[in-house]
Amino acid sequence: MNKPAFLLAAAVFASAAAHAQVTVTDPWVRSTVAQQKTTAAYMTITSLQGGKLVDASSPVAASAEVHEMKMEGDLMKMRAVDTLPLPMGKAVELKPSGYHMMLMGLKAPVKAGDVVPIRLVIEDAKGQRRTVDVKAVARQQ
Ligand SMILES: [Cu+2]
Repeated sequence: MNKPAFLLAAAVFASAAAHAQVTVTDPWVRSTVAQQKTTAAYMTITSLQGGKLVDASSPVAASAEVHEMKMEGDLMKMRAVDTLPLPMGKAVELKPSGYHMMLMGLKAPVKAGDVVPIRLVIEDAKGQRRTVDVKAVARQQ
């Protein structure tokens, strides 16, 4: 009896470990006013194995891009980055004034309290891609 029970436990552990490779905490989206076509999403992403965020999408927007804020002289500018590096075990923050995710081509205004689904595509060090689904709550900040 012991051996099958042990094997089952090992299998459960392996699948739990695979899912825990990437954790996303405190995802939120800035709520919008009428006619506004873009907004930003913020979250903290930690990859235990290391990897990179290579793509993102949301049903509320035509596209999602990761942007970086940078000082150029006296001006804060933002530009799109193709991938966002996720160093092993390090919490990478998408936040106002840093890296952030732009949701562009909004199909409707995002109201405070709305739950916005966002799908992240994360590539690990071996080049394997997996999707991580996030539910970001809209806040007025
Ligand atoms: Cu931006």
